[in-house]
Amino acid sequence: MKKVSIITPLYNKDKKYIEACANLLERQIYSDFEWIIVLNEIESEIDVLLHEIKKKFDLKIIIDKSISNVAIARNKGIMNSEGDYLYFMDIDDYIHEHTLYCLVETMKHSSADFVLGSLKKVNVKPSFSTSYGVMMDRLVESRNIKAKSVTRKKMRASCLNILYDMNFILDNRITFNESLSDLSDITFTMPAYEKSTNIVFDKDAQYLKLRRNDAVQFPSLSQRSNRALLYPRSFSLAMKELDSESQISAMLRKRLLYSYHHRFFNSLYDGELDDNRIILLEEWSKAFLVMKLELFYFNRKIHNFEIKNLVDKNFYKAQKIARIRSTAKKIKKMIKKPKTSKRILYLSFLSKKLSVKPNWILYESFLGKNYSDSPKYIYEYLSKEYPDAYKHIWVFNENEKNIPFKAVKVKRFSFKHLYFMARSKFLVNNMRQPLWYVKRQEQIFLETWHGTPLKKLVFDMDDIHSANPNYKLDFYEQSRSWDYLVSANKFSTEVFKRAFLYDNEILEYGYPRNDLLYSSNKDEISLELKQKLGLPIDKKIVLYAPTWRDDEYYKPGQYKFKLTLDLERLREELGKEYFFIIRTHYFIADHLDLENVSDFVYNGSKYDDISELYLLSDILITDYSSVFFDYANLKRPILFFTYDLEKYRDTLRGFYIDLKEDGPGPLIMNNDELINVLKNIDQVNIQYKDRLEKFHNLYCDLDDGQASKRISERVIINSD
Ligand code: C2G
Repeated sequence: MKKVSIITPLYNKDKKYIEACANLLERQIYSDFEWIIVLNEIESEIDVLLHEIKKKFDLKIIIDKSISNVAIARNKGIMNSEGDYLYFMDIDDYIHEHTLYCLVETMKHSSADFVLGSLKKVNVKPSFSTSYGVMMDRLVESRNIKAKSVTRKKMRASCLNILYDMNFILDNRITFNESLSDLSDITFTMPAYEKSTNIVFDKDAQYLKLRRNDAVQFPSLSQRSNRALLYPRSFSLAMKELDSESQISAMLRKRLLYSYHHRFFNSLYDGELDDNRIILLEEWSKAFLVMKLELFYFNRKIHNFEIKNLVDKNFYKAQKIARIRSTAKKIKKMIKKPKTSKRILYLSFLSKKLSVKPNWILYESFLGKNYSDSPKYIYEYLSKEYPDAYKHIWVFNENEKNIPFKAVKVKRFSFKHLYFMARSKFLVNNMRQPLWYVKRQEQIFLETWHGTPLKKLVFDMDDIHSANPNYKLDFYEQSRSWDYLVSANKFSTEVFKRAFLYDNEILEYGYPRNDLLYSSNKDEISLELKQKLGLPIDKKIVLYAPTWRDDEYYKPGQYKFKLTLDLERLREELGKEYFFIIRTHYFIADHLDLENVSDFVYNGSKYDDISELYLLSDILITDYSSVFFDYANLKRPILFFTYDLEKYRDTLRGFYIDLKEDGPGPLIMNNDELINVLKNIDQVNIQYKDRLEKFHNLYCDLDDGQASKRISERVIINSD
């Protein structure tokens, strides 16, 4: 059997990945390999771990103080290899059980210089299916039918998931350029492409790179390094190893030019040409020179002129031309995409040229979906107590929404919306603002947030399963604009500080949205609401308000929901005594078809304000939604329908509190249990009375019906 040397550079801070990586290697169908881990120093904890692994398979540990980057580590690994084949793997990546097997088999059948497997970047931890199907296919075909010659498109910069013939690498003296702290791969891969006569591709050999989701606290090497500077440097160093007339050189030139135009424009030209920018431009200028300007292909004269000035180090002129090019591009974009044009208008005109109005307040709740939550109650308080003192503007997705008092209503992302966004002194929002919004110096951003957290939030979350892989970074940037953040209790304050990395002012004042629950005429309001919605007044109303599942989505912000309640059975068993309101989370895109149970269920999913539904209902059923923290203000029964508890708690999110031990109501796993609990609700109430009381004292102690007043006075009325 031919031996594979697998080389993995390791940083001590990445120790959490070691075990999983070792498990992946242990499971490889092809087992004749040595694993070479290269580090510059070793923590004792890692030492112990590696010695355990050593018992399982052939592991070499290379420790060398001189290793200061990945290039040096990989070169050291090669020097210490004894295999016939060479393979690079990073500690936090994933390969299938059959990956090595496929690569080696294909190598044997094709006598290639190297075999490329497929490399994918993923946002979510992969769950592997077994290799059975792939292996059977290959065995039945009994030859490497999957291998194909490699086209230039497939020639990637990364050295990962490529099985190299060791002699080919050694004979051609291919190494990583050690002067590069990052992006050194192309100094290895490009010369290899150029020198090879036979490269094949095997699509069965898969390798997955999981994008690190916390670019703020734990950035990967690529998220950390100054790419705008390293990019041209690594390209020119790679170029030095190549024949300037070769096809690979031409490919590199094209790729560098593409990045210059499309990726690095902002870093290079958007802003003053200060010392740092000049250093950057010097690097690009050098790279274009090394890479032989005359061989570049330009289809526009203006590009020629810009690059010529850059190479001649006329940086100011190059910047001028680049800006003309960028403005022309923006105008083109504006014509093609009106949505973008509004943003450009906002950023370059509205928010720069128009003055801020000191008594204008812009409100938005749940991304314009409804008139609700804390922004609503702050608005109503100000409108009632300070009539005519402020101009109120509400942002909605729909054109027409009936709301009390006097407010300008604008459609979200319309020109009017952006106009008021630029001119209002106060912005009151219960979610995150658009990423492109830039807060003006005179503006005050009041973030009310939307719930006491049960589910772990942002930086407390380990892996992100939601549709947006940049969630943490986006969140971090957006929350830097918040001047005040509302918290309903001490517990939330502590979580927000840590989970949002938030250090501006927190208003631990209780939730304005819960003021309604302390109204003196609760019964009257409740009756009125029931009549308005056509709900029975002689039955107990059960509000079912579940949350969303991070891994079940169509696209960002549009999530799936499958109803697990068996409504027909519930109607049969409970219909005489109970009536249900079903209220899906605002992220849920699926519409529930409740037509055939309409005599037992009201679909409250589109109803504006859930606080009103709390008030009129007698019992709440939820799962992991923050709704129960608010509902506990009413001290009415709360039930948890937690049919997928383990997955939600242990895989998707993680919780801050132990629902089973400390939740204010029972956990119910299926319809049978639910029917039983509702039939015996009085008993359940007695059983959970103390726990509900304790829960109330912990999380609802600040709510008293005056939170809107406290917050309005602190942020708006007394602001100078
Ligand atoms: N909500 C609603 N209807 C539901 C669920 C939630 O109207 N069926 C509203 C409630 O006001 C709730 C808020 O949306 O408090 C937030 O919903 P969560 O289910 O808690 O989920 P999420 O939007 O992820 O909020 O810290 C807050 C939460 O941890 C995050």
